[in-house]
Amino acid sequence: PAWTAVAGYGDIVYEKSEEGIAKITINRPEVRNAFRPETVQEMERAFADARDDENVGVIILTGAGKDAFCSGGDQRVRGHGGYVGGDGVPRLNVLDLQRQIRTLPKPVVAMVAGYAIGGGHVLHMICDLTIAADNARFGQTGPRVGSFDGGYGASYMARIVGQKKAREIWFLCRQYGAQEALDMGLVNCVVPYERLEAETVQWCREMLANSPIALRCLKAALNADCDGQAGLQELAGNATLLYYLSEEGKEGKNAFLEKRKPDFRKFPRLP
Ligand code: 2NE
Repeated sequence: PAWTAVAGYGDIVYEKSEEGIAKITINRPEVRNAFRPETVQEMERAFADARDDENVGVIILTGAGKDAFCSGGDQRVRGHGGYVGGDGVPRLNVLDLQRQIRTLPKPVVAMVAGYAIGGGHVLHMICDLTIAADNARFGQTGPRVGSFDGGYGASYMARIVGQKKAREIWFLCRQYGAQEALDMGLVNCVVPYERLEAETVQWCREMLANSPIALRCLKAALNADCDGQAGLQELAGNATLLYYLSEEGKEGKNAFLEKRKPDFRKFPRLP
């Protein structure tokens, strides 16, 4: 597709296509697309924009270049108590970004070439789908570099690959190739690097042709299976949205505004 860049970003490139795809590219190839606090803040801003833009139906998250999707937190700015941004405040704001991607009511697709490592590996796992190039490499490094992600990085990983494999990935800090990742169910498909974007866009187009409310309810339902009360809130929010769209839901509001009693008797009590 023809991508149009949105101005105002430095660590990332944020683009949109006419047909309704948004693309967020971490653009720090000199550090294998490691993120610093500002990178995460920009991603949060772009994801918020993509969520609010009614023309956007699906979002791609990727990294610049062939070498890496993302190598996790930028170890050069890791200070006392977190990753330190220009404001001098230590943060782990990528955890907020993980929740944002997870609860965003549109499909998010990770497009992975090269390394998806550490916190970068967790980011691709959080995405709804992952399309990998044949040069993709996956793994966690936390226990080797003095870090760990015991949130979605551990529990959601175990939902994907099973408990034994999740413990192997975290305890040994090995790297896994694209085919191994496919065999584990960590990615949805593997294609030659040259076809990575075309394949990813094809998957996006297939989703764009389907019912957006069906997709958002399915995402919320699949999340709810893992996410406890936060997952139920997300799923129930969709029920409220659908109720607001109904005549029955509108009757309550209209009656209040018209200072009359609501007439709910006209609505069917379905079995
Ligand atoms: C990603 C990997 C395997 C790539 O290896 P290779 O050999 O292709 O490249 P190289 O030479 O290691 O890296 C190229 C340049 O990028 C920098 C390197 O230091 C190097 O810089 P120069 O020597 O050219 O100056 N670079 C790469 N990754 C970086 C990073 N994360 N931070 C800062 N600079 C980085 C290999 O580079 C690698 O293993 N990288 C480190 C992966 C890692 O341990 N990430 C942090 C995990 S912890 C985390 O992300 C996290 C968490 O556990 C919990 C919450 C939030 C975050």
